Formats: sequence, C-alpha cells, structure tokens
Amino acid sequence: MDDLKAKYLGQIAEAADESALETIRVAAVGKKGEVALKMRELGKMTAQERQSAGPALNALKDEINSAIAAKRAALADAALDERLRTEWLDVTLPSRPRRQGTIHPVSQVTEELTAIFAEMGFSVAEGPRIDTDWYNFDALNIPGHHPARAEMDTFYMHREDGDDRPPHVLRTHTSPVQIRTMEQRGAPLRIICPGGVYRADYDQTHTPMFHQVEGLAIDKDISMANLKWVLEEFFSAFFEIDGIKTRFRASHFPFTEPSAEVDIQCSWVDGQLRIGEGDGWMEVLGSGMVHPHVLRSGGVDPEIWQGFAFGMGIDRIAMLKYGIPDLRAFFDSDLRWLRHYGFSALDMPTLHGGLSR
Ligand code: 2NL
Repeated sequence: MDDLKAKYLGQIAEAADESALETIRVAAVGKKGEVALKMRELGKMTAQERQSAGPALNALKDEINSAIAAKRAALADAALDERLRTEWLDVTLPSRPRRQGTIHPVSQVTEELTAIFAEMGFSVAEGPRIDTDWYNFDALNIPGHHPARAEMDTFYMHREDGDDRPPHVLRTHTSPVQIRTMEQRGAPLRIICPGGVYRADYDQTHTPMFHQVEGLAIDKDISMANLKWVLEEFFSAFFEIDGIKTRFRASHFPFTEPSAEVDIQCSWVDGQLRIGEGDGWMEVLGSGMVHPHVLRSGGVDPEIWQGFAFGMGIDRIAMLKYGIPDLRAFFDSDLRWLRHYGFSALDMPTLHGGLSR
C-alpha cells in the first residue's frame, strides 16, 4: 500500500497539466482504479486483516484525492500567472478614432416646430407613408380626373394582375394623416402632422422624398384670423424675430375654401437673405379654411364645425433658417457640410433644451 501511495503522489507531483492529472485520478481512485481493485480484495481477507486494511485503503483514497485537488489548484494558479505575465493591455494607448454623428437639420427643425406648435395647443399626429388613393386624394376633394392628381406626380404601388385591392400610393402630402385623425378623434381638434412625403420630381429644387408639416385646427368658430395669428406666432418663434409680418395672397387648393398662399417678410442684403426685415416677400406655405367636403370625409359635420389648415415644406424652412443653399446637402453622407452650418452631435433640439424665446 505504501508503494501505491508513493507511486501516485509522485505522479501527481509530476503532472504537467489538468488532463494528465485526470488520467492519474482515473487510474488511482476511479471506479476501476487500483484502489478500488484493492478494496475488492478485502472480501478475501480475514476479519482481522480487513480491520486494518479497510481504513488504510480509505485513508489512501482520501490522501490521493486531496493531493489531486491541491495540484489542480496549483496548476490553475500557474496558468493564471502565465496569462498575467503574457497577456497585457496598454491602457495608455490612444483609442481608435470614431466618427461623430450630427443631428440632421430636418430632424432638428421638426423638433423645433413641434415645440412651438405644442405651446399653442397642437399635438402631433402620425400615420402611414403608404396609403390608399382614397385617403391621399378623394378624401381631400381631389377626384380621379382632377389635374392636381396628375400634378402631384404620384408614386403608385405595384399591383399583380388579379390583385383587386384599392390602389395604394406613397403619400404626396401628410393630409391623409389628418383625415385619419379626424375619423379617429373627431372635433374639436388641433394637430400638426410632420413627416416624409413623396412626389416623382427631381431637380435643383425638388427631391422625390421631402418633409412636410401640415396643421389643422377645427372648432365651432375658427376663422382665417386665427390662422393668421397662429402662423405669425409660429414664424416669430421659429426665426427668433419678434413681430415678423406675413402676407396672405388669394390662391386655390381643392381641399380649402377660401385658400391663401402665405409669404413672410424678407429682404436681400449683399446677396444674403434676411428673414423678417425689409419690404420683400418669400412664399413659405399654403393654407385656407377646410373645405366642407373634406370635413365630411373625416366624419366631421361641416354644419357644426369649421377650421383652418395649412401645409409647408420642412426642408425649405430648414434651409431658410440655417442658410443652407442646396437641397442636395440633406442627402449627403459626408457630414462636413453639416458641421459647416453649425450642427453638432451635442446640439440638443429645442424640444429638449426649452424654447429659446
Ligand atoms: C402647400 C399647400 C396645403 C392643406 C395643405 C389640408 C389638410 C386637410 C384639409 C385641408 Cl386635412 N387642407 N392641408 C391646406 C392648404 C394648403 O398645402 O402648398 N403646401 C406646401
């Protein structure tokens, strides 16, 4: 038994790694190991022999097991020491450079105008960018033959032969969202609908996707006077110019009656546009009193309710406010031009920073 002990403790001391140690463990104290074999021999011994051999074998087994555990811990320590010696990280090295993003002017302006209209009681309504031609056109008093339907250069969804769902379009304005909101919430109502819209148009001043905000106020005695006040408040806050003047020109839209195009006061000084000064005018939006047919489309009774609506381009007012001369800059993946106009990742939009007026 002493031979056995010396042999295995010697092997354990020599074991170079975990798997060598496991091989030794199986051979020594495993189910069919040498100690187990010896224990089987106890049956052939006399009671007296058994009385000393039994406990001795058990003690040997314990001793081998604890020698293995101690060696295992020593091997793990050595492995850790080796890793600590060879694997190291120089935390004083500079990190890899990472590009910093910026907030997009269209996103920033959307948050700015949302904050301004929120102070006047308008909430934001959203809806699908793909909608039926009924919500995009018919509900807005633009029937199939109406020239506006062609003028709006609409993108139609593809239809397989035999697919008889109603035609769907990429919305050409956010008006369908206003129709859906009238249907869902009824009157009175005060909402703005900002978002992307689509028209098949691409040149120096048009992109096939752009952004619009439409506004809608419905109540029992809403008038064009309320429209004028709301818009003047908006432009003064947005361009940060007190008392900015607006000019209303009679116009025509199928969805409003009467209709007006709205200009804001401006002038050109040394080839630079100055908003809110001088005696020039810049067209910025279309508006009017909601046509009775349109109220009815939204499930609102025009015998009881009336309201104003307006629509303006977000991209355009972003360009005016931040002096960005070229629409194409909005679609550029190179952020240098944005930094040039003063946008940085850390500029928090007005909504988060509080109104600056
Ligand atoms: C423009 C013209 C306009 C509206 C949009 C509207 C929406 C409903 C009912 C009535 Cl639900 N009108 N929207 C009204 C007048 C003009 O946009 O030239 N936008 C850039």
